[in-house]
Amino acid sequence: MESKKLINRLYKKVKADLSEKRFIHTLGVVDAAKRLAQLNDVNEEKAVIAALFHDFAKGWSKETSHDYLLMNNIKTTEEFMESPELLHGIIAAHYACSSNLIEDREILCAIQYHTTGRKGMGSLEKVIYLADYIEENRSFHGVEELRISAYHNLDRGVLQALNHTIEHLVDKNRLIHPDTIEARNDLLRKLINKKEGSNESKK
Ligand code: DGI
Ligand code: FE
Ligand code: FE
Repeated sequence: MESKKLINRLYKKVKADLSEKRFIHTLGVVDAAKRLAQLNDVNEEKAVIAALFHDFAKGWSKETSHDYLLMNNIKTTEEFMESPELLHGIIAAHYACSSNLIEDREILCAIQYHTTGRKGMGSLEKVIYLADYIEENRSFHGVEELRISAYHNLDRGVLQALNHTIEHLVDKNRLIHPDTIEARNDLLRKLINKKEGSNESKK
């Protein structure tokens, strides 16, 4: 399907299916994703498509989510099953693919991994992960600093967001998914290596 038509169709679908609050958040993510995509040479239409659909299944109950996984024979790990807030990305990506709405693998991965991140995230995945975090309706302590960082440097912004999530989860004594930890360590390692590389080249 042509991108403009698909964007129109997804917009109507999420407007009809999401709660008003979730729809407003979604539009905030679309805006932030567009801006981050422009700044980082990422395909803007892909960013808009992923942003529009990323929280499609966010309002589903734990039971509905589990039924969906079962009915569609989707195998997830124990770690996903013990934290129900992690399922909505997997479900949205599966739904988008199986209903022939979205075929593009990069977009599907950006939707699937938008809550935890993962090791070796691609640019579109980073854009969606971060846009979800810093969109204009978010108001947690430190969001302003994170926005500045995010619009300045994508990798640093994602790392700060992952650190923030991990701190929050530790604070609340919640389980941390291995993808969240791996995403954070992978990005930190890359940033450290980059810094060492640039110091080497200065010598
Ligand atoms: O769906 P949104 O609210 O827009 O944002 P999101 O998809 O990033 O979900 C945020 C929630 O996910 C928030 O309550 C923290 C939680 N979360 C993120 N990473 C992990 C996690 N929860 C657990 N248990 N483990 C994680 O690694
Ligand atoms: Fe989400
Ligand atoms: Fe979201």
